[in-house]
Amino acid sequence: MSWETNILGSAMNNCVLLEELLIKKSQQKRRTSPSNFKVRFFVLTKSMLAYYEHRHGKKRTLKGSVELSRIKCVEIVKSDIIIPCQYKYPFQVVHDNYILYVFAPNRESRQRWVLTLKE
Ligand code: 4IP
Repeated sequence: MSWETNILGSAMNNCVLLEELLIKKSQQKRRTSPSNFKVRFFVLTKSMLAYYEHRHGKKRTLKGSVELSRIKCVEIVKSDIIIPCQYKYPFQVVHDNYILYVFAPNRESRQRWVLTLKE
């Protein structure tokens, strides 16, 4: 592959498809990990789903990311359990051996994320 194709390819991969403040549940990668919910600024590009800590007037700090090639499935979550955070429209991103639960503020937002991720 020529360097032009390479640069063009990575520029396209970095192009932002969606971005929004959403809430995520901790993935509990360790047995001792807390089960908590954090507001994060999610950014979806052609190659990556990333989430950042967002503080007004401050630079965003990357908290985590998942390569799209590692995602096994993305689905809306339907549950009767009371959702213990402000956003009430959950979806799940299954990757590696983890499940990332994300909560959108409304049905349209959730639909947008799930459909775009599936694409
Ligand atoms: C952390 O709790 C945050 O919820 C992390 O989320 C989460 O990482 C950690 O889970 C969890 O222990 P504290 O801030 O109270 O330490 P974030 O990275 O958005 O801050 P994930 O993996 O969910 O991003 P573990 O299991 O990854 O440690």
